[in-house]
Amino acid sequence: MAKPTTPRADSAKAKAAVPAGADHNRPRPETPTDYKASKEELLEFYRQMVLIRRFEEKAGQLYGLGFIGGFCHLYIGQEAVAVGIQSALKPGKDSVITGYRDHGHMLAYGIDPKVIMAELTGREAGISRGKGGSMHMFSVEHKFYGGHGIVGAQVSLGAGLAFGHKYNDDGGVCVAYFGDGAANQGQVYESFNMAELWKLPIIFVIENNQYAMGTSVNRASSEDQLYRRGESFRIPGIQVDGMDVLAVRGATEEALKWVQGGNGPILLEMKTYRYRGHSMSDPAKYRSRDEVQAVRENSDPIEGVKKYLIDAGVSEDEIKVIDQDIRKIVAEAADFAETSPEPEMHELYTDVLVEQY
Ligand SMILES: Cc1ncc(C[n+]2csc(CCOP(=O)(O)OP(=O)(O)O)c2C)c(N)n1
Ligand SMILES: [Mg+2]
Repeated sequence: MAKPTTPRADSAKAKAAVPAGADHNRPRPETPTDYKASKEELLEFYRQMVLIRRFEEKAGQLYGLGFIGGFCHLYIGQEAVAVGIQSALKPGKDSVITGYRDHGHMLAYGIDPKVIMAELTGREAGISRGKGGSMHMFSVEHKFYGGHGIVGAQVSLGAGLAFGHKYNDDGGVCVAYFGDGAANQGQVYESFNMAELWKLPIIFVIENNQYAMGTSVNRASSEDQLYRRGESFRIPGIQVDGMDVLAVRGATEEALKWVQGGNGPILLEMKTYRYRGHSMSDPAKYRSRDEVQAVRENSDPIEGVKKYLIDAGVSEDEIKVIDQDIRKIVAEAADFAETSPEPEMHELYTDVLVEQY
C-alpha cells in the first residue's frame, strides 16, 4: 500500500497542470510565481498565522475542559492556506465558503477572535449567536457563507454564490474550499460541470491535508494528484505548496487573473498537512507520529514565514513581541468565551427560517 507523502515530497513549488492528453490548444493560466511580499505584509502574514495557531491550541484546551461541546476541527498546520488566499481577496466583494474546519478562515478575515471563541462555547455573543458552534460560523457582512458540516455541499453552494456574482455582475469571485476527502463526493463534479459550462467566477480550492477522517488520500483516491480533477470538465488545475504562504498568495493572484478574465473556474490544489486529529477524538491509527513530527520539523508554515522575516531584517525580539501580543489576544478571547452569557431561550426561534413574501 502506498505510503502517505509529506506535502513537499511530490509537489514541485507550484506547477500548472498539463496532463497527458489535455487539449494543448486551449488557453491555460500562467505558471504562478511566489508572491513578493513587503516586510509589512510578511509581518501581517506571520501575525495572522500565529493567531490561528494559538487560537486553535486554546480551543483544543477549552474542549478538553468541557467548555466546547459537539464537533471541533482544528486548522493547525494549514494556516498558510487561508491566510495566503484571503490576503489576495477584496473584502466585501469576493465571497468565501468552506467546510467545518472553519475557525482559521474566520480569523484570516480579521473577525474578532472573541466572537469566534464565544461561538465555540455556545454563547450569545458568538458570531452565530451560539447556535452554530464550531462547524457553522457565518458572517454575511464579510461575505463568508460558512462553515458546513456536509462534506462537499459547500462546493455546490459555492457554485451558487458564483452564479450570484455573475448574475448581479458585481465583479466578485467566489472561493470554495473543500478537502481531499470531499474531492471524492459526487456533487463536486456536478458543480464543476455547471461552473465551467456557465463560466462562473469561482476558484475551487482543495485543501489537501493528506487525510480525510480516517484514511489517507493515497489510500482513498484513484487519482491522488487532485489538481487534475477538473481537467475533464476543462477546468485547469494548479498544484501549490500550501505550506508556503508566498506560494499560496502567488497562485491565488494567478487564479484571480484567470477567473476575472472571464475564463470561468480554476482549481487550486493546496498541498498541506493537518497536525492534529481529524476532530477532537481521533485514535490516528492511519499515520505514524514520526510522519507528523517530520512535517513539523521540515515544512511548518509559521517557521517558513519566520525565516522570510529574518531574511527581511526583522529581529527575533520584534517577532517575540508579536508572539506575546497574540497570546494576550487569545487569552482574552478565551476569558470572554468562558464568562459571557448563554443565549436566551427565544434564540431557538430566530435565524432558523427565512420567510419571503
Ligand atoms: C456527506 C458526508 N459524508 C460523510 C461525512 C462524515 N465526515 C465528516 S468529515 C469527513 C472527512 C472529510 O475529509 P476532507 O474532505 O479531507 O476534509 P478535512 O477534514 O481533512 O479538512 C467525513 C467523511 C459528512 N460529514 N458528510
Ligand atoms: Mg483532508
